[in-house]
Amino acid sequence: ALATAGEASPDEKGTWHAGTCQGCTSWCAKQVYVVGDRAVKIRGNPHSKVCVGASCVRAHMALQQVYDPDRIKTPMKRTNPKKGRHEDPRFVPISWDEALGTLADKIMELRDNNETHKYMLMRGRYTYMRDILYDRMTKIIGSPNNISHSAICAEAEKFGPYYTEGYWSYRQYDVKHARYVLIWGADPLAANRQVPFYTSVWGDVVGRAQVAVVEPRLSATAAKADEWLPAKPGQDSALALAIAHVILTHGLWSKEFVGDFKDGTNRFIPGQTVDETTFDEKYTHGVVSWWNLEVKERTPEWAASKTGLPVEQIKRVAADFGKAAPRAISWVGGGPCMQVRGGYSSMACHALNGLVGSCDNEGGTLASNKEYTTKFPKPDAFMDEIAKKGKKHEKIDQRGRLEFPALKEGKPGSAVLTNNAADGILNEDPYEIKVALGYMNNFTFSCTQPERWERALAKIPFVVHLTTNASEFSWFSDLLLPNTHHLFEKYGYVKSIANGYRHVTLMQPVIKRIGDYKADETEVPWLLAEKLAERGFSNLLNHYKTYKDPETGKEPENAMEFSLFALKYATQSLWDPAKYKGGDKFNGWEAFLSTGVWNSDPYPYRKRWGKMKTATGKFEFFSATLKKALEKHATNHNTTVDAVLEVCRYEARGDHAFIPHHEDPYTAGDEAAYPFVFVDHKSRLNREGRSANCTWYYDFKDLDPGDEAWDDVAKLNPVDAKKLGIQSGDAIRITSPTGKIECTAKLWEGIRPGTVAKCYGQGHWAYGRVASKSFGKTPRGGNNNDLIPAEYDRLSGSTVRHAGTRVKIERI
Ligand code: MGD
Ligand code: SF4
Repeated sequence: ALATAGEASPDEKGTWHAGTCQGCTSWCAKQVYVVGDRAVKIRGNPHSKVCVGASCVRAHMALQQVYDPDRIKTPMKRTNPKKGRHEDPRFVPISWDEALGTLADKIMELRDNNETHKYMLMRGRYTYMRDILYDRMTKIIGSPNNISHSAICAEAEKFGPYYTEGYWSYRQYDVKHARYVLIWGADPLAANRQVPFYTSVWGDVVGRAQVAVVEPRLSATAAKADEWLPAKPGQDSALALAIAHVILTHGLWSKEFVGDFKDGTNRFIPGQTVDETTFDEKYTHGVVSWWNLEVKERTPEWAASKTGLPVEQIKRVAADFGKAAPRAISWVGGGPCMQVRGGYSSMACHALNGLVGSCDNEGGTLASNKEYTTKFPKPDAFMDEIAKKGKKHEKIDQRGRLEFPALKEGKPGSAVLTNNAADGILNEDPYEIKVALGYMNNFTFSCTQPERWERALAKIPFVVHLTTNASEFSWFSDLLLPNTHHLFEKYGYVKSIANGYRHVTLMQPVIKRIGDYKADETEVPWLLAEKLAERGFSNLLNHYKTYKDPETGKEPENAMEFSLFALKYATQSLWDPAKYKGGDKFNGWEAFLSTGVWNSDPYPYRKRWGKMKTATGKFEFFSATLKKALEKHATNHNTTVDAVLEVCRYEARGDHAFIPHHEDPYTAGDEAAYPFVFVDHKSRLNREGRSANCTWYYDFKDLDPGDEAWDDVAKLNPVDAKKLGIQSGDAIRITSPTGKIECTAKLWEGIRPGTVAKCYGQGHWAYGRVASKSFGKTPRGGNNNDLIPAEYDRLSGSTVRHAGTRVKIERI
């Protein structure tokens, strides 16, 4: 319940309340210690089987976020009509009534003019209450333009699992039973999901299993691994294919999962074609075609020439990985996938799980457990003719065009192209955007080539930002709406997986709101719906009124009631014994709210074998699923798959389009002018883009291997630095074909020569007094995104961050 007590006395005892952290996509169950009306400490919720009561370091920074003195505390409106980086918006405080009244007027104007498609909603981080604002509100107003941030997060890493095993989501890794963990461009001890769980068991993991990490930078996980494979950026698929080559030629594949030659004789001989009829395949599809088309040539020697790794290391890792089958995990992170040709790397790295039979198996890579939340009521009956017509327009991110197949879950044009929406807006292609709402997002900083977003937002006549801090997105907004902090101040729920379980974990208000904050996904849409109803358009409010309290049947009458009823509605099957379907059992809402987390039943190993959601029902080394999707896209555009691939910058032609295969990276910048490949990475302390105004972020920045406290360093190998005459501590300028930044040089052996690594997160010129050197004027450090061109893995729609650009470095 919302604490209402006054100031706490020094010896006053507090109480623990359940909550959820969204510092990253781990979405961990937490408990918050509240004294009086203040949150003072955070710990892992011991009831979660996903987080096992553990916490990561950055969870604690949520306290600095919620009590950040730079949070905006009241709605504000812009008084300077000119928009630009050097135009002070001159915000002045206004009431919620005026703010939402103005927004409602703008929406009514669109409705009156039959141009509701010119309304746009941009979503950054979210809870599963999202559909209230993101989906239902956008549809009932009448726009197709709900644009999520998913494509700047990690979509390409889902591409491989989907087009092999029919699973479009993050995986969980059964590390407690694994004997080999091979990690590609992911850093589970720092950033790559369920950090509390993996850090808490990693001591055992490294004792029992071998751990190998493939990436050009010595990450936190690589520093603790048995093998570090500092491959050249963009060559992961070469290594993965060589590992497959060794597994097949050495007879190490899983006979139980993949099958075997009918007579038991291994015909996978380097360079030799195999007759498909000699192999009896079981739960997989196309292993022999894959060998014939690609793997037979992909020797460790060939991979050594591509990756720059020693042949012996490739052979050793491949053989040890194969010998650990089926308890061998190939863990695919964003590194190899968020690249122009990353969809195929994602497939190549993930295919190893099929080869060793670790897919859906003990000690392997697992999908999500079942959970039983309920979707919010359908909006259809509340969409009038204007809304239906408006929604039919093409989306502003241009997904589905010839050059943007965006093949989420097998459907052309179904994945978001977050970053391309800026170009859609700028070029008014397919049309102009007139009213835009962004929440918990900061695309003017977090998207590559963010300067395009500055111009795009400046072009939109009316932009609203629902935010805690006045960030770079706010700078171009007309209205700022102060938002609740997710962990302490609002109702919501999220789901996540690890340790063989799935949990559903709750957010609830547990402290007094210091400012006049409202919750983005529930209270704000309700209040706006009231304003729209006052102006004669009541469909949205009428829709929200159908979210009744499942206990009493009562309709919500105000914003707070709506938040609570919507949450109870969505989670009823978890807490209402009469609706019980599985997992933890509660005897009612209050019991669920105070525990804060529901755990699923344990993972049912091997249940998906033979029943995968692919075109063949099997794990596909020859992806019949991708073939179908690509052919559909080609047919939609009256062309061939080869032509699609050419436009989309892939090298594959013919059947190669449908198998995990190698392509050389597509990198901007010519090597002579830009000698280094830029390596972008995450911090152990990044709460996505939201740590920037926390002093602890800078105090403890040296937790990231190679980084320095209170500085923003680019890490150069001493061999390269010597050639440039650069020393640690020198101020440097890094220039790419699309931008330049200034930061500090750091000589560090944990980076592959020929590459330069820099952590994402600094370089803010707004956000708050700590984040920038001078708010609105001078950034602290440099934003990596200023260097990285806006490119895409067009098959998945993902933004490119890795192996995407070359840079040059100068001392200044
Ligand atoms: P953030 O940058 O986290 O979000 O990028 P975005 O989705 O754009 O910006 C958060 C915004 O929300 C800020 O404006 C802040 O003021 C506001 N805010 C903070 N807390 C709250 C809150 O509790 N409620 C509300 N309503 N607002 C809040 C994130 C994206 O960035 C992601 S998910 C990833 S994985 C990418 N990471 C990444 C990277 O590793 N490297 C590079 N170069 N770029 C990256 N961009 C991506
Ligand atoms: Fe979990 Fe991420 Fe929060 Fe850490 S920051 S507690 S890993 S959600």
